[in-house]
Amino acid sequence: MARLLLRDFDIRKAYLDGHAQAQLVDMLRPILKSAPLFRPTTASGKEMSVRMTSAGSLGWVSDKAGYRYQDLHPKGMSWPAIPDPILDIWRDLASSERDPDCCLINYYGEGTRMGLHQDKDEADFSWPVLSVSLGDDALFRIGNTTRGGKTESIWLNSGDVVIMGGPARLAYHGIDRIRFSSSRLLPKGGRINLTLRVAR
Ligand code: MD6
Ligand code: FE
Repeated sequence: MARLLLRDFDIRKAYLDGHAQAQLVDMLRPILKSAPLFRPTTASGKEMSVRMTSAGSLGWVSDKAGYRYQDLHPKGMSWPAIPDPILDIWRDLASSERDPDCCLINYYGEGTRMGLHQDKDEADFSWPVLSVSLGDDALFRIGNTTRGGKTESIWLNSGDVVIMGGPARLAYHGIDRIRFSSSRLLPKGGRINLTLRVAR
């Protein structure tokens, strides 16, 4: 496992081996059954290209009313619990003091992207956000804590974990594109990104 620092983003290449990646995908199947992926709209009314759902006591949602964490899926059901093997990644790399209350699950199909954004809907920015990449390669772009300026990009591969804490916590970041079908982890291709957060 190689460790890389890019603008204070702490990147653990190949943190999960192939077996651990496949195990996580298996644990996500029942979650996606009970809390189906939905396509959020931004506050300005545009549909996002990624589809999302959550696990944990809180889930992140977005619609015309804005971005927020809430305790129910848009269809009204509770969010499923975060599986232990996912919590173990957080406990190992982020904190053994407190577990995250949200695991946001993003699915990137062919041609999807995620514009540059800050993660700032959480109550306390002293907690890091931790992200896990599964499936197809993704070009991750890192910017600054304000809009604009120079950016740097790095390819994230299946099994990589990124910890965004400290000075990086409020940095702009996004996914320019994925290399569809570059991985065989997900039978139908695409990429799953898990982000673990302390929301409240
Ligand atoms: C992604 N990730 O990797 C998008 N956010 O698909 C994020 O937006 C992200 O990787 C907060 C912290 C780490 C991340
Ligand atoms: Fe983010």
